[in-house]
Order: sequence, then C-alpha cells, then structure tokens
Amino acid sequence: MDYFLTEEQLMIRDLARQIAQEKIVPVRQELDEHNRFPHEIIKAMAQADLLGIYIPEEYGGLGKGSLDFYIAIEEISKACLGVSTTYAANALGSYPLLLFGSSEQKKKYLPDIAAGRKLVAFGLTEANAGSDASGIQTTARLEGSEYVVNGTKQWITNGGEADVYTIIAITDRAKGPRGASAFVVEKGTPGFTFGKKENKMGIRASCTTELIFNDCRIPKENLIAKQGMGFIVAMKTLDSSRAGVGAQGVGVAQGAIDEAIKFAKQRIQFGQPVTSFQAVQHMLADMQTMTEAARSLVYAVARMIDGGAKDISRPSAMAKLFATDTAMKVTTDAVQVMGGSGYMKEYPVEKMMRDAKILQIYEGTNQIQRNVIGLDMIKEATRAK
Ligand code: COS
Repeated sequence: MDYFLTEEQLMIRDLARQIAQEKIVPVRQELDEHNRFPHEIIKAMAQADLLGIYIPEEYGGLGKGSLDFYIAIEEISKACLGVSTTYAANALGSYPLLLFGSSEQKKKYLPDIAAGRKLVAFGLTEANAGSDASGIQTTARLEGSEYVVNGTKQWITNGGEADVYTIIAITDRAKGPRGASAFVVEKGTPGFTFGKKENKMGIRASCTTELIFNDCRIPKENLIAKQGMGFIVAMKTLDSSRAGVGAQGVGVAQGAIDEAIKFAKQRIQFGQPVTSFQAVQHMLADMQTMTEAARSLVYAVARMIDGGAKDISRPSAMAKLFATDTAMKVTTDAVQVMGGSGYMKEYPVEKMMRDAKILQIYEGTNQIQRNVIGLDMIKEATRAK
C-alpha cells in the first residue's frame, strides 16, 4: 500500500532498512542466544542520526515527527525486536525531558541523547506497581537543596546500559497520584546501583534490570516539571510512546510474513510449493491484511500527533493494542505456515514469535489499553449528554 511518505521519510526508511540488513540480521540470532546488548549496532544507528530523529534541531536532533520515528522503529523491528526495544525505550526515557523538561534540562541532556552519546531509560515500574502506575513505593524526600531517593525499580529496559534515567517517585504519599514527582538521575550518582538482570523469553538483545536507590542524593534541579506532577508526566510519556510500540508490532509482523512467504515458496509438499495451496494463501492473505490495517492505524495516529492533536491517549492506546495483538497473531501464524521448520531456531520466526509476546505486556498491558480506550469513550459519551 502507498502511504504517500515524503522523500525524507523514504530516506529514513531506507537508511534504517540498510542498517537492519547489514548490521542486525547477521547477528540477531547470536544476540538472542547470548543475551548480548548490541553496543556496536546502537553506535551505527547513532552515526546514522537515527537516535535523534524526534529530538528538535535546536538540541542537535533531526527535528522530525512521530511518523518519521515510527518508520525507523518499524524497520529495526522487522529485523530484531530486541534491538528495537533498546531503541524505542531510549525515546520513552527521553519523553519526560522533551515534554516537561526545563530549558536547562533540555540543553544539558538532549544533545547527548540525540547524538547517541548517552542512552536513556524510563523508571516507573516496581514490584508492586505495573498496571497500577500510582502504586509506586519509591520515595524522594526534599532535604535542603537535594532530594533523597530510596526504593527499587523493576524490569527497567536499558537499565545498567543507560547513562540517564527519568524516574517517578513519591514525594507526598498522602496526595495519591498527585503526590508523585518525576526526576532525572544520572548513572554513577552515589546511592544509585543496579540489581538483578532479567533472563527473558524474548527481546534478549535488550537489557532489563532493577534500579536500586539507597539514600541517593540528587540536586533539586533534577526535578522534572513541578513537584506533584509525576503521574501526569508518566501518563503523557506513555501516551507519546505507545503508538511507537504499535510500530514495533507492525515491524515484527511484517518481518515474520516476509520470512514465511520466502520459505513457503520453496517448500515442496505433494509435489508442489506449499504456496500453491489455498490454505496457505489464505493464511498469508489474512496476515498481510491485518498487518496493513495495523500499519494504517499506527501511521494515522502518528500523523495526528504530528498534526498537533491535544489528546492522544485513546488513539495511542488503540494503535498499541491493535498492532501488538496483530503482531502476536501474525508471528504465531508465520510459525504455522512454516510448520516444523518454523519451530526451529534455524529460522528467525521462532524468535519473532517469542519476541512479539512482550508487546502485549510492556508499556501498559493490552488489558490496560482497553481500560484507557473504554473509559475515554464513556467520558466522551457522558460529556455529549
Ligand atoms: N494524561 C493526563 N492525565 C491523566 C492521564 C493521561 N493520559 N491519565 C490519567 N490522568 C490523570 C487523571 O485525569 C487523574 O487526574 P485528577 O487527579 O486530576 O483526577 C489522575 O491522572 C489519576 O488518574 P486515574 O484515576 O485515571 O488513575 P488510575 O490510577 O486509575 O490509573 C491507568 C489509570 C490505569 C490508565 C494508569 O495507571 C496506567 O496507564 N497504567 C499503566 C501504566 C503502564 O503503562 N505501566 C507499564 C510500565 S511503564 S513502561
């Protein structure tokens, strides 16, 4: 389908595709097997300016929109969802600074992030706070000119590898969601260490760790926005990032279709390629139709965001929900089309299916996305009365 991308968007797509083919595809199986963080690939992506696509030019980025960024995410995800998780989570960690940072904070952090000199991570989740974002226990207590942070964050993508962390902590428990605040914390700050590194089912090229804060003192200038705005910072950050998770879903689904059709064309059964059987043709047709529908929704939401839409909560949740459920279905069907071969590690669809599962879980489970969508529909219907 023709999405009428601009010349520049096509250039970004081709550049990301080239890096995916030349740098990622040859090593993706090894990254997966050894749980290895892809430093050299992130460096190559940074050299190609892919890390600064969505960062304004005044901070050293390319100053492009969400669609340009999602096109790059899609291409990287087609090759390896583990690498694309590192890439997309870098943006997730940057959004609190981009959306709410002071001009000093932006000047201090964004140029290094845009150039890929510094990686970023977002720290919201804890042992007892995942879907329930306001259930966090980590605290930040103001003492003179410093905040003292205590607590443990769990399952943080880019944890340990990132240099800059945007985190949410409680500054006034009595105020509920209005008592949370957002902070930026730098790696190397005394009292800030890393705990357990997770051994995951998929996206094994990405790094997922605990962040441990033990009387970690940070200057009060590291507060992002105002005290008490942490929950809003977190929600707006997730609103901005979720459609990008949808783009990851589109990418891995397309990657799986491409592998399945390549295989099916040369797989002979009953004396003919299995692509000559309608059972296989129909599966491939459904897989591509669903993926195209997901891509259309993700691009439409990106164009809404780039057009300046104010409330992107519902559309972002819809893009994430539909494209990631599609990714799970399509990668599973790709394994089915390839039969026994699809189940084997010699072919990449086995990894794609394992990788895809996380998309239905992270950055808000797809059950939470349905809550966000449903509650917003009801709110709108109530307003209309
Ligand atoms: N944008 C701006 N404000 C928002 C918002 C959004 N998208 N969503 C909620 N808020 C505001 C509400 O308007 C409310 O403000 P008031 O106190 O002025 O009324 C406040 O935030 C609390 O909202 P609510 O009562 O709806 O909060 P809940 O605790 O019920 O949580 C959900 C709402 C479930 C949507 C939220 O907790 C969520 O998104 N959870 C998933 C988090 C997640 O993605 N975790 C994965 C790990 S992070 S990578």
